[in-house]
Amino acid sequence: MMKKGFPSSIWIAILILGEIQAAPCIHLVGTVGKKNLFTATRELTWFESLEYCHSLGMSLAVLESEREVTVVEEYLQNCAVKHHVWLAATDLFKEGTFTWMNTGNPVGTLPRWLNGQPDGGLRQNCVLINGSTLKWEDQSCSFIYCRPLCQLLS
Ligand SMILES: [Ca+2]
Repeated sequence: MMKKGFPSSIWIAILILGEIQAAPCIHLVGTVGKKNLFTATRELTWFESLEYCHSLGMSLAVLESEREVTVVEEYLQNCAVKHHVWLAATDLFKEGTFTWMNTGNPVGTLPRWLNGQPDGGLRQNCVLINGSTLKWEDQSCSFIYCRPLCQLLS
């Protein structure tokens, strides 16, 4: 592969550059206390999003305060390209009871559900925030038009 006279450092530089270009594009959504929230410019299913966050040493986001919800809403509101984000909330374990995947804690009264939501029964078990309405909805976990919202605790 290496041509004679072509310094190996050039090849290494090309390889590193390739890695950088292949790296996912991560955006900081905001920081609340020790919680840093990020999103990525790629659309994934809920399960893929779980894996994706883990692959970056993070976890799918758990929102635990009004402040955290507001930070995410402000980010989505200011995005030129409207998009939805997955949260770690699910009722996969007990239909109709939404809990946070990572902690097992119930979502309680924090969610700002769209009117009539959650309404998906056994077909929709994963929770997203709609980038246009800023409201929460249950959706099929296989729905792909949604970006992961990851958290990193510092
Ligand atoms: Ca359900």
